[in-house]
Amino acid sequence: MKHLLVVCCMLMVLSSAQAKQQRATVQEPSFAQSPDAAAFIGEMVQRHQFNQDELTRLFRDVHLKQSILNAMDRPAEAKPWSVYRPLFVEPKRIAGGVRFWAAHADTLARAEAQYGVPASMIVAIIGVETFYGRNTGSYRVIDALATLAFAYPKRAPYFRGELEQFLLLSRETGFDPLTIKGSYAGAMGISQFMPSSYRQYGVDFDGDGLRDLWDNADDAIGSVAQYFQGYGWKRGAPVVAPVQHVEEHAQGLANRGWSFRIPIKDWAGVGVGTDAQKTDADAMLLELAGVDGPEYWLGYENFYVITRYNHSFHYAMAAWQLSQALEAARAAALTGQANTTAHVKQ
Ligand SMILES: [Ca+2]
Repeated sequence: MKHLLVVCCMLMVLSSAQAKQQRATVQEPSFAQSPDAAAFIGEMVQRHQFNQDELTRLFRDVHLKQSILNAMDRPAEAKPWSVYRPLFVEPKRIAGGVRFWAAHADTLARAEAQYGVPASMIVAIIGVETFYGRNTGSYRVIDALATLAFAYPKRAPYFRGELEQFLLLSRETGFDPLTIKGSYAGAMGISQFMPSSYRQYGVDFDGDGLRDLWDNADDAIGSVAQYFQGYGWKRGAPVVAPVQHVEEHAQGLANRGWSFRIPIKDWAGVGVGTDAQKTDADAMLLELAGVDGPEYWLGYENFYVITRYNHSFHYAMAAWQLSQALEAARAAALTGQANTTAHVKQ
């Protein structure tokens, strides 16, 4: 009886292991046999003189990840503003940001001076993206990009382009493309740059000869600042203005995107009241689902620039508000420090 039990248990363990293996094979096939991958490899050979056999071998180890396809269809940004905001504008992320700012104050000041992007904005982006470098993603970037390039038709051309950029980046920097980790969408490192952004806006900001956005906070800081500058961030210009009231007929003008913008001085004429200075600066109307109902804001061009990092208005507003919370918290911390020093001196 005892033996029978052991045999039964062994069989169960075996069949469960087999089932697991089968599931893995069924759910995560490699791209070795994929005609799309083969066509892509052909393009890489023709366009960029990659070695066909090497790329074919590489793609035998690249896998379709169902979990990535699932994640694409439920992004955090789809949550209502009232739920999304407290995920990012919250005490732990503010405290972490104050520490990150203090640890990299000189680099941040240098980036602000050179690119015109406030230190608080750079810290906030890194805070929202990876909690200051702590969560940089656990998917293999090549699995993510190939899965989205070859099995996510909605955005296949974009991700195919990023896969191309990733292989070029691997060749330029000499890293093994199979070892690089990132988000489920293939964003990499402390600043979560897509490969094309890495190649275009990555900066060696500490001058050690490498553009390292994985382990080097200085490089990440410079790169975020250059990215913002590249997309048109205007030094010292406003980002958002609160709206005091919106007439009912004007509500439909919200959330139409940056192409639907008018000078801030003209918004009053269409029923949108703001205390902001009446200038010629363009702004778009934003509506967010706040805790107490709809919230309205006017977003200037600098707000639009934040959406170049992530197209969601929720993302951009959370990053902006985190930057403001960080400025206040850092000022309070510095005042506290000054008081403590004064106290010690006495
Ligand atoms: Ca560097």
